[in-house]
Amino acid sequence: MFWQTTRFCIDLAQPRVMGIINVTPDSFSDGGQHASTRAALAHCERLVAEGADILDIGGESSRPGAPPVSLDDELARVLPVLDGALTLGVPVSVDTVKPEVMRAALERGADIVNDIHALQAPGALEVVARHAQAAVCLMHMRGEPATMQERPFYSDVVAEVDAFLRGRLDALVAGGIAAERVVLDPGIGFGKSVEHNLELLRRQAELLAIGRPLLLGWSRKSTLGAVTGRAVGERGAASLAAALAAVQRGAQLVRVHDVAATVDALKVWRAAGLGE
Ligand code: HH2
Repeated sequence: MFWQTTRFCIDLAQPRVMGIINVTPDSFSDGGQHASTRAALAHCERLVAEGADILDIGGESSRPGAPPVSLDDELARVLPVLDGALTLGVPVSVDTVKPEVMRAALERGADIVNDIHALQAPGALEVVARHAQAAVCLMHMRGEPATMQERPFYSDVVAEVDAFLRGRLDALVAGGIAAERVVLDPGIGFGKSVEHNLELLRRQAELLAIGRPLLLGWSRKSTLGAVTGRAVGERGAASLAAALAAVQRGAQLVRVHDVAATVDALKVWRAAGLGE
């Protein structure tokens, strides 16, 4: 399976690592560490040197209760980092829900739009459709970041995520975006309890029947804190285990903070023949 992006066709015969760059003061996992353009660019270079297959740049935290970021602030955070990242020889994704940020990023040559709202904002789908080669990651979220963790309810979380992702994929294809450009993400931690997230991991392979690659973002998420009893800064080992479990259950892409460790773990996973 391949993922067609603006500049690169990504071969998903082996699992790929998307490295996270949060150009934010307040991300739940690494807020403030890469908030300046210089620090964020240095982090991009480091992640590529560590073996990241894709860089994912975000300028607005989606953690529960994060304050909204204005369009101007988000553009000012993301675009200079994007310009630098585009010179590093790997596909670059922009993590945003704003169609204006998508448009500006795609005009500058971004390869991928990663949208936790799955292109549901008015105009978002049209912006991506206008860039014939650009790729998109559609993520499932129940509710909005501010309130999404207040008693999330599903009668069958896997079936409901599956139906949502299928519906959004159909809407994109109807809007002129080729299915080959789309990957799907069940959205770990977005309007889901610990049990919902773990159910999605156990039954993740069911989502492969949709027919598009799966991207999973377990890195440092609170469910791993619930399982291990560890604070966010101590969830590296748990994140690695979750990434491998996701890959073992068929994920073609993992979105992670700790790229070097994940790349090493996947090398061992492949050497053990687990990917065959
Ligand atoms: N998780 C976060 C942000 N964007 N995108 C996708 N496709 N999948 C995810 O699981 C996902 C995502 C949240 O993690 P992080 O970027 O570390 O934190 P914050 O939103 O606080 O910046």
